[in-house]
Amino acid sequence: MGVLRLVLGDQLSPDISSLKDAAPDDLILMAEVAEEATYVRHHKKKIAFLFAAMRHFANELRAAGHRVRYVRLDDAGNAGSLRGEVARALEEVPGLSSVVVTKPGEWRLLEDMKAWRDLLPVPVELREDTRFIVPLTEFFAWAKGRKQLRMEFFYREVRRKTGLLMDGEEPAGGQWNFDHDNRKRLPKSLVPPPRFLPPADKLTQEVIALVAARFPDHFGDLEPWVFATTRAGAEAARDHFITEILPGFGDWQDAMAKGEPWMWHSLLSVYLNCGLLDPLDVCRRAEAEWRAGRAPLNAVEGFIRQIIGWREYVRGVYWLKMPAYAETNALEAHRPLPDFYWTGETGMRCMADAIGQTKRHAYAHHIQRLMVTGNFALIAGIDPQAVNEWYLLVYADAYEWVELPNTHGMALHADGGLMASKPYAASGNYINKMSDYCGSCAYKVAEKSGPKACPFNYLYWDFIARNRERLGGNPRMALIYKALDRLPEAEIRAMQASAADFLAKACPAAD
Ligand code: FAD
Ligand code: DLZ
Ligand code: SF4
Repeated sequence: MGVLRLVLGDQLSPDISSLKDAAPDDLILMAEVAEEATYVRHHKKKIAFLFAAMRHFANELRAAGHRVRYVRLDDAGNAGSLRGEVARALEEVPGLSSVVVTKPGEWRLLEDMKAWRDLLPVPVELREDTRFIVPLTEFFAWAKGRKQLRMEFFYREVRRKTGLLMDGEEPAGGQWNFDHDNRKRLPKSLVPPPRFLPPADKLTQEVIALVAARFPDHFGDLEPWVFATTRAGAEAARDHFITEILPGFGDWQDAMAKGEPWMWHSLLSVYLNCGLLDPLDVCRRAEAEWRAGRAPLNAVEGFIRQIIGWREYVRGVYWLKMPAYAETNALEAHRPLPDFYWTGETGMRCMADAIGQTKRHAYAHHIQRLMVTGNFALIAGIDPQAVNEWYLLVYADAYEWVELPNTHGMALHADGGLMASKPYAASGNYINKMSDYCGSCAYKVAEKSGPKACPFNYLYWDFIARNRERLGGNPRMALIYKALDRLPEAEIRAMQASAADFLAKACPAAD
C-alpha cells in the first residue's frame, strides 16, 4: 500500500517534510485548483509564476524517480479544490492507504485540512513545515509572558542559534544591528544596477496563456515577465544578487527612486516563500561574501536580519495570534480602499509609482509597501481587512503567514502595538527625504493644506490629531503630540478640512 503525498504550490522543496520518507509505491499529488487561485483574486503574474514553478517542480520530482500525479487547471475532471483533488486521487488510484501533507502557510487551509480527517476515507497526517529556522514551539516559548514582541530581541536569539555573523559569543563587528548606516538617500548620479530578470521559458509561456484566458479580470499584468520558475533559475537569481547587488543592499535599503522598482533589493522573497530557495542557505552565502571581504557588514547584516529576523518573526506572530489577529483593528479604521489602489491613477507620484509597478511586476520593495502604500492606508484610516486583502493578492510573494503581520502589525498598527512600538506614520517630508518622487508630483510637498498640498502632510496630522486618545499615552509618540500642540489651531483646522475633503472624494466612509 502506498501513501498519497500532497505538495502545495508554495511547498516546492525536495526536502519538504511530506516527502522525507517517500517510497516507490507512493504517489505525489500536485494540483492547480480554482479555489486557491480565487479565494482572493490573485495578481495574474502570481498565479502564472506559481503554476509554472509547480509544473517545473513536478518534472524535477519525476526526474528524481518519484511517481507524480499532476493536475492542470484545465484538465477534464479537475475538482476545483485541494480537498476535491485529494478525494479524486484516492478514488481513482488503487492502493493508497493514507494522506501525508506538510502544514500549509495559511490558517484557512490548515482548518480545512484538519476537517479532511473526518471527510476522507483514509488517515490524514499533517506534518510540521520544517523549512523555517525557528520551529514554532521555540517561537511560542520565546514569546511566552512577553507583553510586546520586539523583533530585535528575537533576532539576537536566532543569530546565537545559527551562529550567523557571530564571533564566538559576540556579534560580528561588535554590533547586532547596523541599521543607522542603511538610511541613505540615493544620489542623483547613482543608477541602480541591472537585474537578473529571466524571460519566460516555453512551459512558462504556456502557463501565461492559460492564466490570461482563465483569469482575465484579475489584477495585474502578465508582461513583462520577470521571474525564474525553476530551481536552477531561482539559484541563478540568488547568485546574481549575492555577487552583484548585495554590497549596495545596506546603503540604499530605505531609498526609493522614480521608475526604479528594484533598487538594491534581492527580489528573492518570491522564491524563498514557495520553497525554491532555502533561507538559511541564502544567509550563509551572504555571510561568506562578508567574510571574503566582498560585501560590507552593514549590507550583509541588514540582509540577514530581514530573513532570520523579520521573516521568521512574522511567521511566529502569525501562528501565535491567529485567528484573532486577522480581526484586529485597534485604530478603528473603517474607510474603504480607494480605487487608485487598483488603477494606480492618482496625482500622488509616490503612490502612482508604487502601485504602477505592483500592477506590472507583482513586486514592490519594502519601503514602498511600508512607507508609501502602507503609510497612506494607515493615515487615511482604511479598513485593515480591505488593506490585508489588497496586499495578499497583489504581490507574487504573498501568503498570509507573512503578509498579514506585516500589514496589520507593521503597516497599520491594527494589532495595537504588539509588533511595532509606534505606528509607522509619516508625512510627505519622509518620502521627500528618501526619494526623488516629490519633484515630479502633482502636489507640493512643502504645503500642508489646500488643493495643491501633499496629501501625506494633512492626512498625517489629521491621523495624529484624531488618534490622540489611542496613541497620546505612548511615550514614543510624546514628541509628536508636543509638535501637534505647538501648531496654531487655525493650521490644524485647515489640515483637517483638507483631509476631510480629500477622503470624501477618494474613499468616502460608508454610512
Ligand atoms: P529584500 O529587501 O531583498 O529582503 C530580503 C528578504 O528578507 C526578503 O526576500 C524577505 O524574505 C525577507 N524580508 C524582508 N522584510 C521582511 C518582512 N518585513 N517580513 C518578512 N520577511 C521579510 N514579504 C513577503 O515575503 N510576503 C508578503 O506578502 C509581504 N507583505 C508585506 C506587506 C506589507 C504591508 C509590508 C510592509 C511588508 C510586506 N512584506 C512581505 C515584507 C517585505 O516588504 C518583502 O519581504 C520584500 O519587499 C520582498 O522583496 P525582496 O525579496 O526584494 O526583499
Ligand atoms: C497561491 C496558490 C495558487 C494561486 N494556486 C495554487 C494551486 O492551484 N494549488 C496549490 O497547491 N497551491 C496554490 N497556491 C498556494 C496555496 O494558496 C498555499 O499553499 C496556501 O495559501 C498556504 O500557504
Ligand atoms: Fe508623495 Fe506628497 Fe511627494 Fe507627491 S508630494 S510624491 S504625494 S510625498
